[in-house]
Amino acid sequence: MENRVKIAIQKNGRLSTESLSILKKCGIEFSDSNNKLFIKSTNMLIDLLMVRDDDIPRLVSQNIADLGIVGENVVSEKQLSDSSLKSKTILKLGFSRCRLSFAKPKEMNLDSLSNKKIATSYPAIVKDYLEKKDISAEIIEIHGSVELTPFVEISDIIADLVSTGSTLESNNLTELDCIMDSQAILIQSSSITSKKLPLIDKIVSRVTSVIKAKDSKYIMFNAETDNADELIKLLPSAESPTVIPLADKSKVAIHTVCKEDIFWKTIESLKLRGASSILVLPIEKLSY
Ligand code: PRT
Ligand code: ZN
Repeated sequence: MENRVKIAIQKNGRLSTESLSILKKCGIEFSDSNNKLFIKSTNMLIDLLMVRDDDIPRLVSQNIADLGIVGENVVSEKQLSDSSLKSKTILKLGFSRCRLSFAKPKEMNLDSLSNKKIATSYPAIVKDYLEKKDISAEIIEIHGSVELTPFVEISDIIADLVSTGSTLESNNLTELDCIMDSQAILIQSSSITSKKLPLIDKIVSRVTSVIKAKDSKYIMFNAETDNADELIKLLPSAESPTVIPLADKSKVAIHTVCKEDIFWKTIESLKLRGASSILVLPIEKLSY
């Protein structure tokens, strides 16, 4: 039992679906996950701890979970408010991107943050930011409906997570400076037992492959042989392309993995310079 690797993920929220989906893409199979707090993998020595995201940094720091998937904002907040909480950030996972920003009511004239009342669910991050900038202001910790507080005279301004900006907009608020950018990350306990290490290394390597694959595309197209080098240069971070001769001796097929998404602009540039039969495919796993 003690050699099973424990991974803490958010039970219900913005991180849950994607966290579970990444683990499944790593080949980890689970029994029915509905409403369970503890889920055993059916094919590997792995258990999932389904918890609130706020608890994940502590569970990993105290080695109750070996790995965790959580937002950078939550890790920073917890670590800044309790310096005993430690974990290793293994990998940025590229989902649940957002930023923690100050925002003010649209009508408000604001020349500086000095001596303002700032409502936020991230008091430790905001305090750290203000101290580094040598600004003195009052922080009001509030969890939920932070956007409301300037309009009921609890605060002057707020510091809250922003993704599309539509919540600020619909609450008549204007975004100011960004305090931190955030996305989901994979964190690892600093005190893993040697018996668990091989499996943890395997999981980390598989998650890395899945994330790399998500950002990469496999592209194939045909081109005039003389033109091939010029076309390859148009591709974003192409990995050593394979150039295959075709029956028509004046042409070749080019196959390559691009480490970034291929946008329509790239496809149009390729076509403009003579590429034909362009095919862009998603990659499920990528291991070098
Ligand atoms: O119950 P539990 O404690 O587990 O969940 P939670 O309610 O604390 O967190 P949850 O599920 O809402 O968010 C989990 C994590 O998702 C956050 O810690 C961030 O890392 C990340 N994330 C990404 C976001 C957003 N985008 C986001 N837009 N978290 C919250 N928001 C909220 C924000 O607070 C604001 O109310 O969405 C609103 C703004 O969104 P836009 O698109 O209108 O700008
Ligand atoms: Zn939470």
